[in-house]
Amino acid sequence: MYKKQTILLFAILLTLLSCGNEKNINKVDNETSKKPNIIILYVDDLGYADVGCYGAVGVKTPNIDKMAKNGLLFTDAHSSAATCTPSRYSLLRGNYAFRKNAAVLQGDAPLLIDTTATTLPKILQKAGYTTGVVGKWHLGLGDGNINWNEKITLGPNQVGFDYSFLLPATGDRVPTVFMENGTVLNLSKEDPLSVSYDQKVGNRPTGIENPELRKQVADPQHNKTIVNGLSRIGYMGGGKSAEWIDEDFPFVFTKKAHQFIDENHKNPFFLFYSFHDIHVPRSPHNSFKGKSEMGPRGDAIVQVDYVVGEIIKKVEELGIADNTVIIFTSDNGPVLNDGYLDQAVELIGNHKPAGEFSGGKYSIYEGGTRVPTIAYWPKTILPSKSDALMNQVDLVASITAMTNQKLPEDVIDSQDHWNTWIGKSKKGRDSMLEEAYTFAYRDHKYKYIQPKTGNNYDWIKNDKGINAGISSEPQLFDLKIDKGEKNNLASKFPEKVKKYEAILQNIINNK
Ligand code: NG6
Ligand code: CA
Repeated sequence: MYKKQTILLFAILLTLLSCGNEKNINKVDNETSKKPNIIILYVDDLGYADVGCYGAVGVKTPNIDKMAKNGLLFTDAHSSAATCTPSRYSLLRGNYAFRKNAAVLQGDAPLLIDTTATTLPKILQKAGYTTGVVGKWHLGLGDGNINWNEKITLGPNQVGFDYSFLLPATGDRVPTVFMENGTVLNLSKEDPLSVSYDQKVGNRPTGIENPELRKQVADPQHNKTIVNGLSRIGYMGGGKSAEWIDEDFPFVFTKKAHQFIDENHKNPFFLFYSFHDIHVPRSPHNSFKGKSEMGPRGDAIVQVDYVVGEIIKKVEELGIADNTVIIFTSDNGPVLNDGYLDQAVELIGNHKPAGEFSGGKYSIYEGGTRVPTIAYWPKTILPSKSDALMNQVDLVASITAMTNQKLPEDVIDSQDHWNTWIGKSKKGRDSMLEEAYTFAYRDHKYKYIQPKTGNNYDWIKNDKGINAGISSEPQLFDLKIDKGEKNNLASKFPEKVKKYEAILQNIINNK
């Protein structure tokens, strides 16, 4: 009798427990379906004040401004480095780029991210998202010995992206072809594609031999293979039928992005839309030519704004806008002359690409990494501004937390600031490392720049007119009163210099 009662009680308990479990499972399911779609709109070389809501003069950006007006505008948000490959590595990997010695890559460089490493898209795949990258890659492909005529099986699809449609490296580097899921598109077997960065391959004209065939005058580095009237870095043979048309980028990429969203909008998706604009060569489509007062560089910004509008329109049309977070930002600060003479310098007028900050692309000063950053999520992110110290390297940990996952141990530098990204908290980082051709350490007041000797960085200043911020002396600035980093306080506060140098060393040595 006693035994029977116990069994009965046990059975009731079991039923109750399993009911509870079912409820929990249902709860998780509901939450999964509510996970927001994530779109990162990653512009190339767009400076802090290159868009209207950050003070642009000479170009209008109504769609980006609308995002800012109805979303969250960050005033102190940073790319992790002042050039492309390192910034992209950090954003996707959650670690500072120096840990991987990441530097600007050639178009035939091997894949920089280990296929076993944690990445942002992998984290999202684990949370049930479908992931896609459309646009500029510039993180390497293959193993260092690419056969462009076969499927390349080391690339975005091996580090977490379910779908990829790429411009393999940059617009100014060969090969000038599109790739989809590892395969070069529109290639003919009769005309195989070859690429070399050492010697001439194929019979295309080069800028050195046939300067008259160029639409834009280019420096010696960019004076190699001419494709579509623009001379590029590197040599490319064959692959005639696969050549891209630079002017079509906004339409080609946006069409692919739309397709990806159309196909995946019923379940959570992550889209990394990585612009070619406003990188050189700037060759905007006829629809945007002359639409700014600043020549091709300004027109490329108008083109970016058009694409932003098209992406937002798409999520609105599908009725998923309220369930989609869109983060708009840039991979590094601005540059005018970056290898091609396209009137960017002559037509700049009163427009200040980096706003009140010094430096730009390549520079350790704030202009190198402080970039326009807007988070947009109708009804969840309320219109506001945030002065929080933010860094793109933190998206990995932030999104890991948002999707209720544990941060893998190979992610060292990324911090969870999800609530700040979506405006629910005002607190960002306490401090961070900045990376260009030297290191800097930032907190809320001071910025310390590590001295550097030995190399000549005058090329940045001479060619690009940018102050790279490199000095053989330590530099210390009080950003609260000196945003332009003009007044070096290092000799006034030697103990602070010592303290910050020690902290920097600890970060670098990962202690
Ligand atoms: C530099 C190129 C520059 C640009 C940059 C990469 C020269 C002289 N300069 O090496 O034109 O391509 O690399 O830009 O070759 S980034 O935005 O992709 O980092
Ligand atoms: Ca860039």
